[in-house]
Amino acid sequence: ARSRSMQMSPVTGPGREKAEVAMSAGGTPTRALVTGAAGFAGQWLCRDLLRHGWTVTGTSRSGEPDTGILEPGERARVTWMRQDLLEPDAVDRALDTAKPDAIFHLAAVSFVPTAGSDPMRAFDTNCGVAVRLLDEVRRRRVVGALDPVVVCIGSGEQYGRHADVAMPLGEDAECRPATLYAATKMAQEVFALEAFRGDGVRVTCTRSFNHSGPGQARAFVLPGLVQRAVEARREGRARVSIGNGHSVRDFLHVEDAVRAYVLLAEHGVAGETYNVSSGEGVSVQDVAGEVFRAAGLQAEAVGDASLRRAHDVPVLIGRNDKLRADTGWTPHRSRADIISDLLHAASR
Ligand code: A2R
Repeated sequence: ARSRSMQMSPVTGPGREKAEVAMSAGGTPTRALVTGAAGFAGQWLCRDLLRHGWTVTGTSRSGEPDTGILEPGERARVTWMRQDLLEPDAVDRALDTAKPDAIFHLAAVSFVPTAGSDPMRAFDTNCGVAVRLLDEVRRRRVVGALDPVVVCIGSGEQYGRHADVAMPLGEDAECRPATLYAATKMAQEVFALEAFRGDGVRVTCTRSFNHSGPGQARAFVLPGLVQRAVEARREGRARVSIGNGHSVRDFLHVEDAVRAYVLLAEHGVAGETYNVSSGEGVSVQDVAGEVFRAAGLQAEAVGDASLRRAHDVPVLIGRNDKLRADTGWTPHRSRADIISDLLHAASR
């Protein structure tokens, strides 16, 4: 029989109740703490929260981001904390400053190969920080000082390798983490759900599939493809290298991903895990064709072994019906929008 030992959702525990962040008297949400706020998704999340009336405290190692995604006016509205969350008391200080109604925990070693090349740092950052954060929330909850909703950002990579016919994967699919990155995110989820089961901390976890948009580092699939297509167009080259053209991935616009995170804080069910995904798969080869067409480039995509990853799973597509049903989330941006936004940003 198939092992179900890593299946984390649905959980048994203190019952199925909405995490439901506290709202202000005017019905708007109040204070958010975003860890990893200066990162790619973090900045998009800060923007979304600000637009929806939240007060935002953001932490990152570098403090306020100096480039990219947030406009200066938006950056000025975030309270930035420059903090290495691996340092003792950093989590404490962040909670003391933000006094959050909701915590969006994004801080992580986010790039799969980087996590693989520094396992101890990846484990400490991707799992240890969450453990400390949840423990501190539990401590404050017990004395009635603070009871925030916590949204822990995990990864679709947690599922590992499954057959094509099993796609798209629901949250009840077995998790078979095949990389150290996926293992650290799986461990985070186990600790997070236990914080709900054991101590009633109102946690929801995500398994976020590929999400992309302006500001994402070129080491990731789509911004990398777009950048190489723009360079080929500029230099008149007719060959563009791609990684493993046969890999199939599920791409969501980062705007839709971060909207999901906010809706999970507002309407997610505590103790549950949610795929954050488009529900559609596309091969890297086909998405390269879409990029070339959108860039007006006549080019051939060529496989490039240096862009391949050792433990790449061949196909990863997630169902999103649970997220839709529990939170009312629906994606508003298409894959063509992602490509067009990335092309626009790369051509500036
Ligand atoms: O390096 P910085 O200053 O930009 O901070 C990064 C932050 N971070 C940390 N913050 C505090 N203490 C640490 N020890 C620490 N290590 C990393 O996490 C950055 O602000 C953030 C990660 O941002 P990105 O690398 O741009 O990742 P992305 O794509 O925004 O991913 C957000 C979440 C992560 O949990 C991913 O694993 C998941 O979505 O896909």
